[in-house]
Amino acid sequence: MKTIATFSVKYSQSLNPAAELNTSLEQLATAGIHSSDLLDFYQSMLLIRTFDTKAIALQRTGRLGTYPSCLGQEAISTAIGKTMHAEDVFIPGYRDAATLICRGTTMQQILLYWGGDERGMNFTGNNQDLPYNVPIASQCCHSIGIAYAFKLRREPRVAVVVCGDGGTSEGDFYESLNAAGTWQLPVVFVVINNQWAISVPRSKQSGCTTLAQKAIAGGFSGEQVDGNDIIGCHLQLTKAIENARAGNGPHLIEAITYRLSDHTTADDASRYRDADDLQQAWREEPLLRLRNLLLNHQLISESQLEAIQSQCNEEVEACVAEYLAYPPQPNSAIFEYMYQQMPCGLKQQLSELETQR
Ligand SMILES: Cc1ncc(C[n+]2csc(CCOP(=O)(O)OP(=O)(O)O)c2C)c(N)n1
Ligand SMILES: [Mg+2]
Repeated sequence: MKTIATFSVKYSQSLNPAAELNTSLEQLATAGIHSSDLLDFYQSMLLIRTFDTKAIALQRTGRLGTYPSCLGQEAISTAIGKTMHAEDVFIPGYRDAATLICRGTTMQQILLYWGGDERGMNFTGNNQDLPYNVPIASQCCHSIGIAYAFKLRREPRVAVVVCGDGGTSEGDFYESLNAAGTWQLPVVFVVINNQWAISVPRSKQSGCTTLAQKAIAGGFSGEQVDGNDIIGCHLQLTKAIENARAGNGPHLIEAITYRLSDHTTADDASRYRDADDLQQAWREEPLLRLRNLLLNHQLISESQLEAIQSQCNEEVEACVAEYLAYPPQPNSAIFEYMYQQMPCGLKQQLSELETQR
């Protein structure tokens, strides 16, 4: 018997939870990440955290529908937004507000969507990005169609799709990997492994040692990165996206992070999650380590940090005010967008609604 194939999965981390960098700032600049980028990363992560906190407050006070928090996942989500080019297409799940905001979707639109107003799906920032996707992993299939179109048209563009650890158990996920590998498509799969699929822990989700190794069965490479380390995420994403753009096919990045929040505002994670694990995860969260890196290297002062927080508060408050003042759609809107020609059953319901006014 002989070995006919061997595979490996690499893990990388540039900034550890103690805020230690595995290289120097000078070397990082040579790799394309300058001090100004680090400040920009921090500012964007703080903005999304401020937005996220506010969104939950809006839900708790009856002014937003169910909302899926991205608390703890800011590094990988922001890194995706900062690494993709404007002409690429982002295919989100439901927890990816940070990436969308980096790509120019407004916070008002995101609030409109989670407030139950479909006009929030019409992203204006980069209007080729797809709207939120709730049926888990089905967005992976969408990414295949998009990447296939790029390849057919010989456009140097990349599709980046996000899926959760739970989503990697879905048939849609495996089918998409197979198609991506078979056709060597310009697509990057980012598996945000936040350790939970609602109440199902990662240990009960799959027998695989890593979720990244699932790419190997699709015929391409997969790797793990510390998903709470925005520097490492940015470096690895850059390689994957630019390789795909150059025609070298797909890649998968499993970003190891932790969902610090409940699954959504309709969940109570304290019923199934160990408080000690959560406490440990808070010690490894992404903003803290970048903040400490900036402070340790005198790239920012405490007063500048406070000023950035005030700026984020103001920006979020202005968007919330706009969202709350947004004129609602007429009730008839619920009937109008499902079919090009309204079927008679819906026409009847619409006329009943109008006679009730
Ligand atoms: C096809 C499908 N099946 C079931 C659900 C119900 N559901 C919503 S979220 C979720 C867990 C997803 O976990 P994961 O993929 O890890 O993403 P996360 O919520 O952690 O971001 C499930 C099963 C769904 N939305 N879609
Ligand atoms: Mg998950």
